Amino acid sequence: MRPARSVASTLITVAPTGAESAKADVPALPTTPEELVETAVACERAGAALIHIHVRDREHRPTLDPVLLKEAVDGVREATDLVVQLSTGGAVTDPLDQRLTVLDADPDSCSLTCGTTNFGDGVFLNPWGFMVDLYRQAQEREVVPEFELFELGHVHALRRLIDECGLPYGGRVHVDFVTGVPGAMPGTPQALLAGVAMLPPEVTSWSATGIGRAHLPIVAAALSSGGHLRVGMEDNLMYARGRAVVHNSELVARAAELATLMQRPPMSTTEAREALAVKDRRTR
Ligand code: KMH
Ligand code: ZN
Repeated sequence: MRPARSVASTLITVAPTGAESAKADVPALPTTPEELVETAVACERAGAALIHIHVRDREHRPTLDPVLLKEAVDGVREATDLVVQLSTGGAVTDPLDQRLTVLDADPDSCSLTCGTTNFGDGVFLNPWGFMVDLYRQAQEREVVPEFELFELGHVHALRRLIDECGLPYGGRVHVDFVTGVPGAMPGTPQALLAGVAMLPPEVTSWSATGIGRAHLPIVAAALSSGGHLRVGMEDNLMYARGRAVVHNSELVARAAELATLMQRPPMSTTEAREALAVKDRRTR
């Protein structure tokens, strides 16, 4: 990793929906195609440069339906310049073979979790063979993976993946620490910085998110340590104590403000595309 002082701006990723919260419980969650596109536009305006997408069906349930995935990718791509990243993690109940088909929707980027992890009461399965298959398919299709690290052991698995499969399409290695999932790496600056210290030298950028109440401490720790930020209702439904998030864009706007105060203003979408070396699939 390059030293923290060389990081002049902040990549802000928004993860607006996730697979865990129910629309009935959280009406502000963007679950329809129209809500997703509206959210993407508002979050780009607020300072986001990358969107991490989980798709819902017409009943607001998590889905990997290829038609709905393609509709989401095309809709966001037509309306914004955001880097479009599809989740390959889906929901903990999604079968591995179906999770591989996400790449058929031709995203700019895809998540790639570097190992199995506890996930609340469930288990988020990412066996080695699945990781290798997903990585090789992403390389072939020129899709840039974002390596999701829920555990310190995942950092070591990333080392093994790069050794066995080489660098991603574009040659940049961007990772995201997902901290504070119950049963996985805690959402503390100490755990985050232990992970950062273990990153292989091939890593060119890292971001972090803290689930729930870990959100703000992890934002502060990442900003002060040269990291980038992921925010959004996939990870955090509360804006402040006793005050729910009403729109993803307010989480992005607060992250942008904090980043600017820290003299590391939000990256533009153009800068993010260069930093991650994504292939330009825009048609407009
Ligand atoms: N929903 C979680 C089981 C990813 O998007 O790749 C997995 C997840 C990670 O959210
Ligand atoms: Zn996700």
